Amino acid sequence: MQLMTNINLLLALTFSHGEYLESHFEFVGHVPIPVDADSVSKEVTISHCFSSCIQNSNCYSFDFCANRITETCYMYERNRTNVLWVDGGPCRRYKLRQLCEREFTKPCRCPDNRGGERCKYKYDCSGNLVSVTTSSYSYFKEFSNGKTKELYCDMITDGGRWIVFQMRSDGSVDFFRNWTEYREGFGNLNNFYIGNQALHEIVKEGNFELRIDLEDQTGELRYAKYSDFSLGGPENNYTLAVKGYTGNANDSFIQHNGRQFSTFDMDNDIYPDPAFNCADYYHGGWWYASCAQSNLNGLFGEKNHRGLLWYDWKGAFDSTMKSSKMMTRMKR
Ligand SMILES: [Ca+2]
Repeated sequence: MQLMTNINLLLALTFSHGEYLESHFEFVGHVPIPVDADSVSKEVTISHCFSSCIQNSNCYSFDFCANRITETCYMYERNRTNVLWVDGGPCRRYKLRQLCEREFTKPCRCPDNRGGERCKYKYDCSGNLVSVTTSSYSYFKEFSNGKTKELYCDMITDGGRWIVFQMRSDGSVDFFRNWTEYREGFGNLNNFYIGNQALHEIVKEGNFELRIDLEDQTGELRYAKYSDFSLGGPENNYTLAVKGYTGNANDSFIQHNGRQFSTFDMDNDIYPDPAFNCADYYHGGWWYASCAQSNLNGLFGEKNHRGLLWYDWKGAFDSTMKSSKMMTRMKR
């Protein structure tokens, strides 16, 4: 008991001096005296451990151990996150917080930019390495028709480099558009659809994933993410291919997998009655089946199936989304 009190006192003292360094580490729990450390420093304080690990570019975790005689720091050139106890035991195990762009080769270590080149850069929407501080931006990309289009690159959400291809934030833009308009794209900065042809050309350049961000009328945010996303070309009416759902909004998109795009003047849905036009009935352009589990190009503010429907989160009635954002990025 006396020993533990002494350790706590020691920790309290050294933490007050070492808070800056400590912020780079996360306490994971207690372990016995280790026998497999990569390096050992004896008769040290915990501040020394923090400092040594930060300065050693191969150090990812350490154990700070105390017995009746001395304090020792055991450092590891790998992540050690297994622990035996949350409380008690002779050693406190710490791991380095991983602050880098998560797509860099693991393990990564970037406290205070001491980790080298991989901590200074991240990828952007064009696949270029840019400064890790780069924020979201817009850029121009040329498509096969020779025209350039301004694209929005989200560098903030979920690791960034998402190309935003659909956004709804208010009712200022009419989304009840014909086939040609959905093919070519329309809208303004905050309410737009990029166009099926451009989207097709973007995602055929590699393997892409999809993320859909939703906000309900109370401001609650949820998302649906798909590990695989592609869009066919004009020859198959921009058929949707999507799979691999994760997220917290539930999956209201998979029902549309394999479906062609439809608009009020181009009926490619599979509703049993061929005369019935889902795009007309749902007031949007979408990959209607028979007809829809989601309808994010629907009528803004409409509180029924014609609105910005995401059925598996909010149901079909009184449920239209306050905003939506659909975006895609190349898998790395
Ligand atoms: Ca039909």
